Amino acid sequence: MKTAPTVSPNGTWILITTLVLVAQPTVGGAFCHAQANAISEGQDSQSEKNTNDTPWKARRDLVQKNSQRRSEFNYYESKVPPYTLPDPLLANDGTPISTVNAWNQSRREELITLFRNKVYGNRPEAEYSIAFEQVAEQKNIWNGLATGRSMMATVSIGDREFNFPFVLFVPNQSQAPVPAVIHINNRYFIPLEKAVSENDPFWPAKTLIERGYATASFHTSDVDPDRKDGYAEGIRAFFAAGKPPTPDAWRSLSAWGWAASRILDHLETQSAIDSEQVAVVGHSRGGKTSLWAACEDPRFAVAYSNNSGCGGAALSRRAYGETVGRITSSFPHWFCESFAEYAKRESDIPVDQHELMALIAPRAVYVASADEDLWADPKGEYTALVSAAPVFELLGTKSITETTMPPLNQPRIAGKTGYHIRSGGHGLGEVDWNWFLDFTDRLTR
Ligand code: GTR
Repeated sequence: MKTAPTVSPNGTWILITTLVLVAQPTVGGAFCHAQANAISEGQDSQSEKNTNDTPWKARRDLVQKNSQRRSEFNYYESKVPPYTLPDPLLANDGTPISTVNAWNQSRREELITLFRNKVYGNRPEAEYSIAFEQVAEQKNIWNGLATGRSMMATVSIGDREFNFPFVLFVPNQSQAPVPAVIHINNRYFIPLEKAVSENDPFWPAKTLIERGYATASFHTSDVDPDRKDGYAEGIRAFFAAGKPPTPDAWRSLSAWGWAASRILDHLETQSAIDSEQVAVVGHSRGGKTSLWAACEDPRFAVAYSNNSGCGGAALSRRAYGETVGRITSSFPHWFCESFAEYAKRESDIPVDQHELMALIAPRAVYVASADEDLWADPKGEYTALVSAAPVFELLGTKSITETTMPPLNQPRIAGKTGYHIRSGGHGLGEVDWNWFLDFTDRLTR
């Protein structure tokens, strides 16, 4: 028996008592501890208001508002379908993975191959060269704290070239090489002069420098246009010499992540930067990208995914807020064709998003949600992170294992993983940055 809050036809809240069979979500047949709290606290749990000392729950008024506004999507915990998460520590042939060697030598490759074939697509194997040109430089920014550079990356295949710009800041006064943050800007390009004169909360370069980090940022659409019909102008068409993409070829999210790796190529040549301490950061579609970028490129020490939701940190199987069907029809250029086939049958996807974080282990992962951003499914984002814990543990690293969500505005950090849920809506701002940097400070100093 459970008591389930629901909405009456006239929009007021009523309580109904129903007998429900609570299917216990499992990982690979074993009861999943990450799901246990969802069951014990009642799957319908919502809060009137979130406080500083109780675990976060979706606010009732927001659940109601979102459900009314987008009635074809689910915002009720009670309507999350029962699901079994695929076990990252079970090989495709069913063999349990119990050693670091088995993970590194076979299972990791199996999993990343599944993500490439079913979700993000395969990057091209064509050979290319890359050059970095300094277009402009300002040496004594912010009272001598930093040097800023306007850069152009040029990718060449034979006599064909593709360019994309980025901006880089390096601290001037460091005794030792500093950690760095590569920011994937899914909104706009911030030129050097603008980044110097305005500390944009979306990419607060000055804050990053003051906190002892070098930082670079590029705009996604400069690499691969963020439009359904933008293929011909982007890096994917450049690699394919104008031919249309094959069904399992990379799509924009992977292309943007690839660009973050190219900037890392450049940072590796900079003696002022500790290239073994580089984080990749993104918000929303940029947060989906940052996770995948870190899966594909093990040189990234940290991935930070902010409000990334469906196709990012959130578990697809929960189908809460944005769904696979919706995201693949609204943004067909983000995922390879297979992903769209799982619309309304999320439980058939051979992977789920906790395994994305497992692929980053034992490196660091930080996930951030926002109280009002139910479209991105904060609980699904948190649960995915915790469900990767067995892989962190196998690889000898601590991570968050606490299944109950933290209270609002109280970052939780354990070993190589961190999480916060901030008040307010979908967005990346100074609060998120500062909590994230508190986390990376612990890893890098
Ligand atoms: C939304 C999309 C989300 C998220 C967001 C963003 O429209 O549904 O998946 O990526 O855009 O990038 O801001």
